[in-house]
Amino acid sequence: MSNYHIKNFEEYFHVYRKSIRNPENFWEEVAEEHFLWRKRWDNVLSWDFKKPEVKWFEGGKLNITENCIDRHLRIRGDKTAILFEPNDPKEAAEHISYKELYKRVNKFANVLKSQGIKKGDRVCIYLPMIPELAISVLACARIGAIHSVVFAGFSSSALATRINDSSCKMVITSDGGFRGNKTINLKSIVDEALLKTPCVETVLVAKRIKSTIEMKEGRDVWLQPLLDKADEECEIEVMDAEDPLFILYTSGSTGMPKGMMHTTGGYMVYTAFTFKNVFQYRENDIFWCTADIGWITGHSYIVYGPLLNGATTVMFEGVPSYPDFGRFWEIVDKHKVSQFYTAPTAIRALGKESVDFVEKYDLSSLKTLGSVGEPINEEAWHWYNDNIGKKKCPIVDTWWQTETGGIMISPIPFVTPTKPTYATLPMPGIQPTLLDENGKEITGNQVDGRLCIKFPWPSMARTIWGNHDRYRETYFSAFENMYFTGDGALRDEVGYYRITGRVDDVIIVSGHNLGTAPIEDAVNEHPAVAESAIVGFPHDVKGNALYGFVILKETGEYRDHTNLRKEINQIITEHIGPIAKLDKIQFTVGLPKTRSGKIMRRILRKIACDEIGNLGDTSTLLNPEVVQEIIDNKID
Ligand code: 6R9
Repeated sequence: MSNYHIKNFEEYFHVYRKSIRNPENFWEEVAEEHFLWRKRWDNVLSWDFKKPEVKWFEGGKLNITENCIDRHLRIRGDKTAILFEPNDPKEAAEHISYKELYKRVNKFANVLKSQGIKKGDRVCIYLPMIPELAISVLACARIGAIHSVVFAGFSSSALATRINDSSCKMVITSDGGFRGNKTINLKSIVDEALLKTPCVETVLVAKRIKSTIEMKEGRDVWLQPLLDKADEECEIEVMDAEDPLFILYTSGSTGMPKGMMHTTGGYMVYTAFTFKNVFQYRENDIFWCTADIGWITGHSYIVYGPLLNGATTVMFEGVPSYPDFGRFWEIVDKHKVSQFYTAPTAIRALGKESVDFVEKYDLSSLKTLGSVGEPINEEAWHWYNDNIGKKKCPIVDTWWQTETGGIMISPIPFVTPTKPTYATLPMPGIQPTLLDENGKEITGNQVDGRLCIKFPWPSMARTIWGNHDRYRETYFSAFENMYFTGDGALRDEVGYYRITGRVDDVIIVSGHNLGTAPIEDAVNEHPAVAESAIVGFPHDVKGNALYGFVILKETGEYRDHTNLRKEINQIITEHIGPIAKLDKIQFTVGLPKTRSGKIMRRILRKIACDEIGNLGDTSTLLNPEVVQEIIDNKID
């Protein structure tokens, strides 16, 4: 029996037990059977969560793009690999076959080489959701360059921080991008970022919106003419299994974003395995994940996971509301999508609109629905199940993180009975556990605690780029010998997991992880602001929205609070991006603080969430009197 494709519940338990009894054997079998290795590994796994150090398939040699592309050419050369659906529904969709993808990736890889990029160099990719984004990711991987994709909704200063943190030599961008009825001038954002990034030597510019842009002599180069001249063959760079594949930034609870570094062999094995099982992908299915490739979901389940399985993966440039709220369903109908994978925030937004937008389309091609990014609430789950899946498509509520590389806890469709709001059971090889505040494992069922993972899995991030101490601190120091996820969870009477949300200072707004610290830093830049604290509160579309408590300096110039609120949000937009704007801003004379001077966000969170009956003990505060003041002036 192959371990690779689980087909029923009994088999799941069998495979799961086997994977836990001997994880090395389990992953070795998967790695052996399904991939092309230029040289077999010497050692399946070595690990030490104290250092922390984890190595999978050490000594193994491979190139992930050979597995994503070359190996499919003989049997699936003419099959569509990437199905590009443009922002404008009137523009024709583009079907890129495996053969064509091979040529385009090779050409791009040769362009990178001609511009001096070699193995180990970092390349920042700041592109809209156009084919060049997936192709440039693969081109980097083909020559062993480390890609760092930055979501094209980030501001110039967020981009600059990320470029500098991993000292990227090159930026790949475009003149701009289309999003609904807007165009975004990406190149000018890059130009501004590059005023602060001495490490960047070259900017490769793709053409999408055909706007006039500035090209800086000696630095900026148009992509297309170089591609036209480039050779269609590019030998792969043979990589070690533990060579870095990419860096992807995620927000932390303090200051700088964390550049999570993923390596080649383990990431390949795990994303391929989870793609196949969590979506029960079969040949000729059309898979669509609506995420942006700027997030881990797009890396693992638009690009790598699907292509490793020879799948057809849809890449959508636009937004769910353009030209109207039926766009997603129109695309499902048009391309006969089999698996549809999106975020709760999108489901909630579309669930608010008339079901006429859904009913106009034939959704009968759908087999499986997926959810990712944040807890899915019961109402959204049912709307999705009733209106999109017509009660016939299992919903896979997939829990995982940028750090985990692939899906960790999820039902397997047609295998695991689903339960609304529950991510249910771990993937093979994944050993979740719940701990209490003292670090004691909570055994048995019907319990809740902090979610940790006890044993390494192939696609875990190996470090935070340039800051291994922070990696240890953040993930391996809270509890001994455990990877701490930062999430809370409960385990029900049958052992199903439900993720309850972050237990740290990360707030998930519309599926985007936002650290409170960088937003507070931005707010504090305003000359009138003395101090600020940001918390999340429930929002019926975004999941959470942001509430800012702001102490002003004693200054007479800023009496007009409406303008002040606008200016503060403007600064946030410049520093982080519009997704981090505050929905509510309350000006206050003080913030509740502990005696050691830490802001008690717990209290502010309860006030913002209207849970003032249950503030807990405030007597240990340095300034308990401000609490009532804040409650009295709360913004509704
Ligand atoms: C893949 C991704 C990670 C955080 C994670 C958790 C939340 C993700 C979830 C979920 C409940 C789910 N999260 N999936 N919470 N149910 N199915 O989203 O990665 O952007 O790094 O976010 O998202 O809080 O810790 P990332």
